[in-house]
Amino acid sequence: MKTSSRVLIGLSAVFLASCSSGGMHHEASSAPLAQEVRRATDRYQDVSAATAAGYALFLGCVSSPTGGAMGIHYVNGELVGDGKIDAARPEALIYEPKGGKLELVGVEYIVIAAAWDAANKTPPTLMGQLFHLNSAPNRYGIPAFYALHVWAWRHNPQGTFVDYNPHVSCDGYPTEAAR
Ligand SMILES: [Cu+2]
Repeated sequence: MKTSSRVLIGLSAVFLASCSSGGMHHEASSAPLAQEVRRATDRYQDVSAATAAGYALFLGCVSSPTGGAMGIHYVNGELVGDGKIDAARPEALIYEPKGGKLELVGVEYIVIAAAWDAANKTPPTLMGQLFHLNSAPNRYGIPAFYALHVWAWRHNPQGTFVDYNPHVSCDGYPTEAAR
């Protein structure tokens, strides 16, 4: 293969990676944590790989009361319960239901606040990004928890680490298969 066509293929791969979502010509976030998330979760593009690795569907599709959505969380209960945060092992993988399929759009790091606070003096951060506290009771029915979303696979015009993404929708849920 000629070098020029290799370069072309490489370039189109980059283009597809940054533009495949919603047909928007937005760059995927270049924040270091977003890059780390892409490295760590590329293998979970297909949700069956996530379920094989211990992630399971948690409740329903989550929309914001004011606009945008999170999507569907596949949560690893073991990671949520370990009281720790590891950039390479997010507690939740987030998918958008679209056209009868699930598309990986981001992750959420989650740690139960009581477990974290028992071992740490300050709230959690990951590569400089501060988690925020979700108090209890909450609509997820879980104890107070610290969380950080990372929109590594779907551009969020409001910010890579914002809870809700206006470019994610729950309209496609449940998928045909789940009905
Ligand atoms: Cu979430």
